[in-house]
This record gives sequence, structure tokens and C-alpha cells, in this order.
Amino acid sequence: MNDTSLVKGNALPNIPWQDRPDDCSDVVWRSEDNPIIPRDLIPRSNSIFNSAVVPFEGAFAGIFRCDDKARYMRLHSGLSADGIHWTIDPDPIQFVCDDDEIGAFDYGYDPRVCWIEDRYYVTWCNGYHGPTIGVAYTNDFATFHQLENAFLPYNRNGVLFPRKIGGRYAMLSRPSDTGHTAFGDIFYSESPDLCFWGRHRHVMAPYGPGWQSTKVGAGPTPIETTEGWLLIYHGVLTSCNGFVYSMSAALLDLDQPWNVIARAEPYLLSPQRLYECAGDVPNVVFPCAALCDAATGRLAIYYGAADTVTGLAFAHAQEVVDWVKDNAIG
Ligand code: BMA
Repeated sequence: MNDTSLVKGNALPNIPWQDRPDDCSDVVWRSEDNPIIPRDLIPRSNSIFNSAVVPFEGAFAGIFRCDDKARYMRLHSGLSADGIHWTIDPDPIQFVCDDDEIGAFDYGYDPRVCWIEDRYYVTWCNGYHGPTIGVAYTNDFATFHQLENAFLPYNRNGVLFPRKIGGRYAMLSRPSDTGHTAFGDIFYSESPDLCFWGRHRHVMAPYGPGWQSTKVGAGPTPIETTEGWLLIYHGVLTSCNGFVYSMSAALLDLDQPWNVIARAEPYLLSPQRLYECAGDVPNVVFPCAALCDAATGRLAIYYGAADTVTGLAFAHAQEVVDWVKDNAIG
């Protein structure tokens, strides 16, 4: 398969990859090595999940959600030669911040990482009188410079676009509440400087009675394609046993990403394997990153499983785009 004309971006021939098993007809399939990151990879971790991975210096770097044995939510950096076997710093990231008010770390979780122009930006759910969107940058995954929080509390799932749109930085987010938020739509916001955010636009609401009926939130950094921004996102169903987190995809307009071109009605991946169904929070698949080889369209999607471990899944970008259009709502 060759998707050269579909995905805009760099060739990344070394991303982790396994061909679709012969007995599988799904558009997204799991790594045979799942979960690739166990809950106890570092001595202090209770769980390692909902984490973000990017290409870095010919290999890979990541920011990991490591809840510790006091069950405090922390962010750790890590490096990997192959994207599968990780060395995670046993100590949490200590952000460098000019403003003590913003830099006083309370908690951080569900990081995303996005290369824009000349550096890696990290966004995460940052505790500041409630959850909001923290923003930092790094060049080396050793020193992290924290900027202003993007929004007022309460907000989660802040996901940057990998380039300016209409001359401004762009972010998706999901306004929320102090707790586990039984609602949630995805919004789009713009910024001239990654400090002041505005021109907020509604992107999408929960839909239907099924897997995305309670809330939706952006997942990995959107992938630029000739068909629009490919957005992988999570959706939540409220079952009689609590929330169920699944993932699917949508296509957003390249110039006005708040306009949804197509959005899939079914899920692409839902919690079905034991490590997705059993853990600290059962029945959760939660994508936070996708590596994409633009030359072939191969995707490696990193997702948290049951708020406990980290899984890896694969897809071809062209198949996902075609599937979203063929299975679109409406
Ligand atoms: C959300 C976030 C995620 C978590 C999910 C399922 O509200 O807290 O970190 O994976 O709930 O518990």
C-alpha cells in the first residue's frame, strides 16, 4: 500500500509496525505485544497509560502519564529506539516556569506532544483550581519550559494542531467539570502566541445512543491529509456499569477545522481485550498519540488501556479515511 499522495508529513520508515493478521478484517488492529508498556515499568508507578509519543533524533521520545503509588498523577519523559521498548525517567518532569503561580505543579495527566515549527509542545490536563490545559515546550525532552495555561478551568483533552491555521496556532479542547464530567463537546480555539486563546468554535458534540453518546474528546495530534485533518478521538458511553471509552475518527476541514467533513458512526476500537476491560478503570481505550509514516500511510496509535497500561494499534491512513467516509453519520 502506498499513500504517498494522502498524508502530508515526513517519511518515518522506522515507526513500530505489524501487518494486519490474516484472520483480522478490522481497519485498526492491535499489536501482538500489547500491552507494550506494563504498569510497573518504573519503580514508583502504579500505572502507565494515556501517553504521547513522537519521532525524536531518529528514534522516539514520549511523555508518559505515570500515576504513582500514592495515586498522584504525574508526567514523566521517556526515550525509545524502536517505539516499543521504553526507558522512562523514574522521576517526574520538573517544569521550568517563570511564574510561580502557574509553575506550582498540582497534578498532570493525559499528555499530548506536538512538533510545531522548531520545538516540541506538550499539552496536558493540568491541575490549577481544577483541571485545565497546561502548555510547555522542549527541545531535548530533558528541560521543559512551562507556559501559561491555555484556558480557565475546567477543561481537558487539549490537542494542538501541528501547524498554524489561518496564521494562528490552533487547539482542540473539551470543556468539562471538576469531576468525571458526564458531558463534553470538542471545541476549536486559536492563538497568535500560544498564550492568549480565543475565537472559539464548536466542532462536535456527543452523538446518538451508542459508543459516543456521553462525551467526546480529541486524541492524537490531527494528521494532515489531502482529504482534511484526520482526527482520531475518544467517545464515551454511559453503561449500567459506568463509562465505556472507545475510539474512532473524523475528517475536519483543513482551513476551518471546526467544520466536520465526515465523522464515523461506528467505533474503530473498543475495549475488548482483557487488559482493556480489566484494570484500575475497566473498559477504557484512550488514544493520545499516533506516529505516521507519510510515505506509506502507516499509523501506529498509542492508547491507554483500562487506565493501567499502554497499548499500540496499527492502521493504514488511506483505509481509515475511506472507512470514515463510508461509515459517516448522516
Ligand atoms: C477521563 C480521564 C482519563 C481517563 C478516563 C477513564 O475523564 O480522566 O484520564 O482515562 O477518564 O477513566
